[in-house]
Amino acid sequence: MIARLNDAERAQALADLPEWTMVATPDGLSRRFTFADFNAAFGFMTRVAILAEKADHHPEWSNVYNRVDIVLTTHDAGGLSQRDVALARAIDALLD
Ligand code: H2B
Repeated sequence: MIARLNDAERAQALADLPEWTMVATPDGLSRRFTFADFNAAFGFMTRVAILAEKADHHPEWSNVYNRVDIVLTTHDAGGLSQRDVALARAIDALLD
């Protein structure tokens, strides 16, 4: 069982993830990514998919052409957990 983050842990996580915003439904972290075209967006999604499989932690996401919208939430916790923070950091690191 994995715990939902408390308020202090959420504040700390967000300080570290300036591009991500907290969302309520589902309780999680959200970020929009915009790329040059579909090829770049889908390439990014492929890299995220590999990360997600390795971590056994999967995003809720959608793609429209060059845009990818990601929400990270932990179904096993019923909300935001450290797993989402870790995946958000790993996703950000793909773009460095
Ligand atoms: N992804 C997310 N986002 N939340 C989970 O609770 C989760 C997951 N659980 N991926 C994993 C898979 C679980 O269902 C498997 C059985 O480990």
